Amino acid sequence: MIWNPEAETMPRAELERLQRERLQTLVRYVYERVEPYRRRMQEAGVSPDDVRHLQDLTKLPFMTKQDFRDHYPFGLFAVPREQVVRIHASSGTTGKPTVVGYTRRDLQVWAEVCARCLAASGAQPGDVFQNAYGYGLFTGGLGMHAGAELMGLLVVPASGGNTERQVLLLQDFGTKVLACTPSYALTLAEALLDRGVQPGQLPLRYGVLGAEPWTDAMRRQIEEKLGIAAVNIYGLSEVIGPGVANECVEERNGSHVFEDHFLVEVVDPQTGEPLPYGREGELVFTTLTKEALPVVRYRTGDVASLNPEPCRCGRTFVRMSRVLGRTDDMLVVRGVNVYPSQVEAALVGIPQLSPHYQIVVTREKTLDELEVRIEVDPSFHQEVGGLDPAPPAVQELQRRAEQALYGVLNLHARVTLKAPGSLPRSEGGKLRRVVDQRRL
Ligand code: DLL
Repeated sequence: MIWNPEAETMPRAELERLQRERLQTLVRYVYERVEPYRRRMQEAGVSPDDVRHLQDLTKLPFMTKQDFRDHYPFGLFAVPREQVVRIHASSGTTGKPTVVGYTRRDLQVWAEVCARCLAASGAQPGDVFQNAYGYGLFTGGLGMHAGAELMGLLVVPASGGNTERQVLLLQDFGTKVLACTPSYALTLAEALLDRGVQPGQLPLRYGVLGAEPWTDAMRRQIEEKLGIAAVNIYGLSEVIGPGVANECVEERNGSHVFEDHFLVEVVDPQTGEPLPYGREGELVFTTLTKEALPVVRYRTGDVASLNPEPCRCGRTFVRMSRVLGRTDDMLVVRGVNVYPSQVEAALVGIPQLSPHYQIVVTREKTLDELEVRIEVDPSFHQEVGGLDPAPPAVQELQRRAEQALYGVLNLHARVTLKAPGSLPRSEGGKLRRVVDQRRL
């Protein structure tokens, strides 16, 4: 179902008129209230009056994560501290967390866009919804919680982790819609299979999965093992949290960006130049309705492309592709750019391999070494009777995997095959797949 048909199926011309009006209001608002951003605009020689058309957006300076660091914790807020009724924070890989704030109206907008996500993912009012995103400073838990309540789902606020209990809740409460990270969905799928619960045996039907990168190969695995439709949800704290974009269950082919609240652009990560529809580049968002912490041209670091084709579901909002990589998690190994998603793409065609992998980069003496550790599929493992010592079939599999990686990366990576269950699993939150030991 479509939660807000009036907004979500608005004709493009009408949508663009609304966006233009909101953008003009926003730029003035930010200019008047957020000192660091006003200074940036003055330095760039633009004033709010220069924004007359949507295209004028590109005259405006960017914001980045560095702005959040420089004005930690509350320096980018556009309202007096007393009007902020909620704080969230995302832990970066280094240093202080990124802090975001919401007014009461911001929380209403957030619930609205999260309700849209749930509806787009297949949820219907009355469904049992198990929310296994972490509650707390992370935006996932409380964000989805409010959206689900607004929609009239029965919310099971499970939070992340405690797999044993999640499985019990899934079985006993008749959960129909599950929300968690895709890596945790795999953990739960395996836990159910271990207990002899076959896919489709439970009432579970839909997964609202996101907060970390995943691939279509992983989607197939999750759908098969859980017997569900797995739908991608995208968002980031700086923009609002979950609820920026969501796939529709009808097509599951790109996430509709809720463009009445968030303007989206794709830019060249090097030059910052806007790129046309279809081209891959860095996603940039401008919030059109946020009060406490509006952002203007916020550079996400997420690499994706946009697709304006009409969609079968009836939504008129543009669709963003999967996040193909991050401008900052790109590994440069011996001068070659390597994205974790490429590694996954290279290996999915090999049925004897599982979706559990880890990328390790080391530097012995001067040369970077790339190692990909990957678990073999449990049935293959059983068939060959273990990996140590490696029987010929295992050696052959390793060679095939190395060739496949060379084909995609143009770089030799050593493949280490691992027994099922030996690599780290998601314990409820985001899974870190890359270990870069060169930084140690
Ligand atoms: O992860 C918000 C969220 C919660 C989204 C629950 C979806 C579901 P942060 O912790 O600030 O916010 O992390 C944001 O996570 O810039 C992306 O790099 C990554 N990310 C989020 N969703 C996806 C996705 C939440 N569907 C950062 N695919 C973003 C790939 C994603 N990456």
